[in-house]
Amino acid sequence: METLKTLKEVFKLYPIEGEVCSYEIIPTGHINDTIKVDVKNAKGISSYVAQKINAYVFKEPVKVMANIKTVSDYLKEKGIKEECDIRQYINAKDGNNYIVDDGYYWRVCEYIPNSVSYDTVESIDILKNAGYAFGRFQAMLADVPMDKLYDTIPNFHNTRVRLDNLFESYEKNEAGRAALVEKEMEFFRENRKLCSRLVELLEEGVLPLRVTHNDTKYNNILMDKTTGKPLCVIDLDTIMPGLTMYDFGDAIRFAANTAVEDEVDLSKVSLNMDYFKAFTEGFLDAAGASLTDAEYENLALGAFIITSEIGSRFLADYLDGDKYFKIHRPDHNLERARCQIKLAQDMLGKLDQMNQIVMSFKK
Ligand code: GN1
Ligand code: MG
Repeated sequence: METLKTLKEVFKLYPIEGEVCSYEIIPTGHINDTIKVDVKNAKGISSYVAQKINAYVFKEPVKVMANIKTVSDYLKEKGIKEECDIRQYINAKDGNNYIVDDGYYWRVCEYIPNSVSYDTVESIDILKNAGYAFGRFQAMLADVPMDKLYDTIPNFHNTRVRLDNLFESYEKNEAGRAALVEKEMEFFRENRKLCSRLVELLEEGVLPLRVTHNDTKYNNILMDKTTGKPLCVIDLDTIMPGLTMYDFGDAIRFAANTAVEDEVDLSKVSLNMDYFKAFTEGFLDAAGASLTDAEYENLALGAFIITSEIGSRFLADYLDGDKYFKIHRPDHNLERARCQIKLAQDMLGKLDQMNQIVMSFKK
């Protein structure tokens, strides 16, 4: 756990006047450590968000921060400004958008007052707004030169490779848990081919690469507490060339689930079609005009595929001994995986309906 002393050291490396006086851990997010930090100076107290980058997950944090800088600089140069901003990091005294303390990489940004992030849907309108914000995010970044972006986690959304990794973890059985996941593995055996569909279509040149967010969880948008309007898209660690279907689908996976991502009562887990419709409407309103027919045809399938992919990653981490995702209880990764499998199965049964909704909003 971070101490006040560490935070003081981190903040000393920034051109921020005053002393760190208190902090509060923000527990959302499975990867990085996020902390709200208050700094006191003669003018009063200002709040910031400091994040310690997970060194196990991000082997090359400098490249992660370089991608974020590339995107921010691009938007600034082109004068592109949206109502919903993207996370802006403060430059440290040495000019970098991160600092290194004791071998760990940290970054700091201003805390946005009156902002909130939701793990579950509070209102259909807010969800539609979120769809719009993620759609705009993609539209805004459409012309960022892709060759300037590093692949910070290779094969991040290569579902075929992700499933191969799962089967390897199963064979290796590092944590001795393979016998406990027979039923779950059966799902991945049955759907292995279908899960590779987007990757195949990309390889065949049917689907275009775009600059995407790659982690479009509902709680990665800060909303205005009062108006429900999106203020800022956060968690830019995985901005990379990717597929629209993954951004669309990942948001559906998280927000249009009738339960939370790690629900243990699987009878509560399904795809809420009203939520699906609201998010789709918002997303396509913002990004729909630039999508190709092939992308439209694969959005719904993308939701199934990414749900399966994230399920496979939770399960692989369970088999490996919980090294990647933060867990809050012993079988957390298994519970998360089961929930994703249940949701993916429900999506399979609703694919036609989902496709009809997508097409009803086609631009
Ligand atoms: C992680 O950092 P966070 O919690 O927003 C993960 C995503 C997964 C997600 C599942 C870098 O996202 O890929 O979809 O958990 N991020 C990384 O909830 O692996
Ligand atoms: Mg993240």
